[in-house]
Amino acid sequence: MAGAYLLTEAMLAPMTESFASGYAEKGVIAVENGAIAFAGAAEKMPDQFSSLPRKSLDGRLVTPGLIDCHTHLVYAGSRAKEFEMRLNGASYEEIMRAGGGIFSTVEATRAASDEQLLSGALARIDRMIAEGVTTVEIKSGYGLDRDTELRMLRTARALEQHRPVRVRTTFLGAHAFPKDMTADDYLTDICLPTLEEAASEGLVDAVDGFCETVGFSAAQMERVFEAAQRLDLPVKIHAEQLSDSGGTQLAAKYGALSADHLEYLSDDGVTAMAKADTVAVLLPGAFYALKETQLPPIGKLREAGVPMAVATDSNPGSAPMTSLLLAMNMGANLFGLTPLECLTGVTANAAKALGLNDCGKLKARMRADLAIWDVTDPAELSYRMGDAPLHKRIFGGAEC
Ligand code: DI6
Ligand code: FE
Repeated sequence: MAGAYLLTEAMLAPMTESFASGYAEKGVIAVENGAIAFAGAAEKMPDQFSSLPRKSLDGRLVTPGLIDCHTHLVYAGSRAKEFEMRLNGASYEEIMRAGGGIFSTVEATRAASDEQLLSGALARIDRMIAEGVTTVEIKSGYGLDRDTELRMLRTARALEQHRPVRVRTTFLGAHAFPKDMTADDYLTDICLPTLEEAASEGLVDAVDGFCETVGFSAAQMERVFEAAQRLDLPVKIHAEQLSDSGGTQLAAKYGALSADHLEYLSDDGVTAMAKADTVAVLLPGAFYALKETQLPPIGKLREAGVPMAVATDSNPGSAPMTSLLLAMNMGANLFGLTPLECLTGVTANAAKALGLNDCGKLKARMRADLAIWDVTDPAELSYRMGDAPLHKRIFGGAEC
């Protein structure tokens, strides 16, 4: 399939505003020049497309290509030892305070060559592609020095040259600060100058930070957001993951694209997100891996109309996973999201969390990034465990 063509006999999950009317069966998608020219019921298709070559999908489900809107895919090293420590009762914070956690990955990432960083990331992104992912957000944050932060971002961008996938890069220099510095000195001397340099190299799509007792305070995060604003870059935040540190309200004040994790989000945080139209990115894999018991306030987010996305948080410590489908399953089983909310969370709302308006929905003028599934019921995407019923993936109109 290439050029202009029609996919017919498809069950469509358009994920558009009018989607409430349900999945269109006997749907058709017209693809032209790498974009969707029409998606909808066969009888509504304009005549101009009827002469295009056709391929029947025999009733298969078509969704937008999946979007993993929060990952730390570029890193080196393993944290399996810490997993064993946590199984024996040590907490994530204790391990980090003792110099492990993020710091152990920083050490391994600094020591890795560019080739090693790339090959590790390729292996992980291949598993995502095999599950129908077409866009991945990737954060820096395991360098905490100029060179390694820049190398992480360049490696993330280079993935697009090696695989048919779209990458959005997020600068997460404010992930942790080196043991021999204060947080403020790290921001002044290393993090913020590196952000400026990365932005001038065109390596940054958004700016993120870890607002937490073991990370940066809200006041310190504000310094990062002010710098992002000066560079005209949108912001995101890791907030209220381990405690209520008030990062979400601050991020909302800066019009954040998303606030992520949110287990300890307060009512004021929910209200601030609704007002700013900030997406709640839910990361049930990290919740599961850390054996967290505090649930994010899903009911309140839903009631307030805060858009919810679901992502893997793929990283070597708190979410050693690459399966977005498994994150959907956990979103439903652990967080009480409906299967439709899970699917919206990895398509339309994930695009919104990245500030993208050309993907995540099946409608005219969107990129033709599609996932075709061997399922008869869309809920199967959330219901199956460790199983990827992908039939084919289409990226920019091409099957791959
Ligand atoms: N929260 C997370 O879940 C990841 N980063 C963060 O700020 C975990 C990073 C790690 O443990 O390596
Ligand atoms: Fe994260």
